[in-house]
Amino acid sequence: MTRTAIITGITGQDGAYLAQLLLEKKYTVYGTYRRTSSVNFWRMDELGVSTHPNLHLVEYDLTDLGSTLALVQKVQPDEIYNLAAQSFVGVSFDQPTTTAQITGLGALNLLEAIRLVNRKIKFYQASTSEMFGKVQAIPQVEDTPFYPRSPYGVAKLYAHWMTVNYRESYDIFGSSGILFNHESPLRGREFVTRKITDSVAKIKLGQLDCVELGNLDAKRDWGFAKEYVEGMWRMLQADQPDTFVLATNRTETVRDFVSMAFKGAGIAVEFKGSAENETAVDVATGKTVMRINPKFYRPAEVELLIGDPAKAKTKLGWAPSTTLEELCAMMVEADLRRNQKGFSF
Ligand code: NDP
Ligand code: GDR
Repeated sequence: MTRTAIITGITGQDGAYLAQLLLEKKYTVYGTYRRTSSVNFWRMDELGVSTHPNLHLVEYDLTDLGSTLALVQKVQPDEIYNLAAQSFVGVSFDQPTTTAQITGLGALNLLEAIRLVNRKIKFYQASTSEMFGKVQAIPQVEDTPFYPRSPYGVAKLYAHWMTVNYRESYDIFGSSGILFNHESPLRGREFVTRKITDSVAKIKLGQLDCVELGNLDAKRDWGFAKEYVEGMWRMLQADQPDTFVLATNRTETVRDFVSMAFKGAGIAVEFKGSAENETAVDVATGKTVMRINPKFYRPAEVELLIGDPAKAKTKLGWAPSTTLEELCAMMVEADLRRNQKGFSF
């Protein structure tokens, strides 16, 4: 029998990949997007799924409880994947209230709709390694204590615990995926990996002189988004609702990613100076191609993330396979192609 899923946040990176996966699995997919003055489906367009006959795009805002109830009542889905969020950590310091309303309370609206409309609906909550924040153990696993370091991390922690609470209180199949950073050519350009690969492509093509970044010492566990949405789906196919870490168990600095991206575009760079004066110089031309701009520093930083996905491997048969080098090369290649054509998303 055909299954029906709601994906909130279908216009985002993960939403597009998850829509592609579920459509391939013959689901009927209801994907929600926000009313904005210029709606943008570029990611689904790139994956070629925007006009799929089993995809229904519905206008919706996660913060509106009434329309959440109406959506769930009307669609009567088998599964809901809550991917919608104000997901940019940096912005969450400037807009903590909006972040709490969308990223925190938004999840509660969906849980309430499930509680009131149909408790058999399975629920996936997009939790995050940002909940570990100032990390209490290395590597981080499902029961590592949380210590969020941003309004985003705090809001996500609320949503995580509400998912656990509705699981325990109402027997709702609510699973929480604690996903570490996952990137792709569809990543938003405000996030550091895509900012770097897009800028490197522009520098290579002579469209930009230099990229400005913040903290180069931050370490992240970066995986490939397309593989992570498979993990989300597997969580809702398991016998029991649970909490799972998805990660690669490898961590690298932002500086390493800068180096890797320039190398991917055939540019060897050398780092000079330190702290706010650090730069990266093109070895062949002597030009400065990366410098620090302190405006990209955060009021509180998450210095080191590395996750162990052993539980997901054992219980879900999920494991990442794309290396960081492959991921970075894929992103640089996509951004070179786009910038050659004047692509601007
Ligand atoms: P994106 O920022 O690319 O996508 C977020 C989506 O949420 C967009 O579709 C956005 O719509 C939508 N959205 C924002 N506010 C609202 C709202 N009020 N009502 C309805 N929809 C809204 O994020 P990703 O795809 O990268 O991530 C997906 C989810 O996973 C997010 O919840 C994120 O916090 C979480 N996560 C992501 C990780 C990562 O590394 N990518 C790691 C761990 C967790 P619009 O296009 O209109 O802005
Ligand atoms: P993050 O991702 O905060 O981990 O959240 P982001 O790519 O924004 O930052 C990663 C690290 O890079 C440092 N950094 C910069 N970051 C940005 N965006 N821009 C810069 O110029 C820059 N320079 C250095 C940051 O300080 C940080 O340490 C992402 C989001 O997808 C969240 O929604 C998700 O939950 C987590 O990953 C897991």
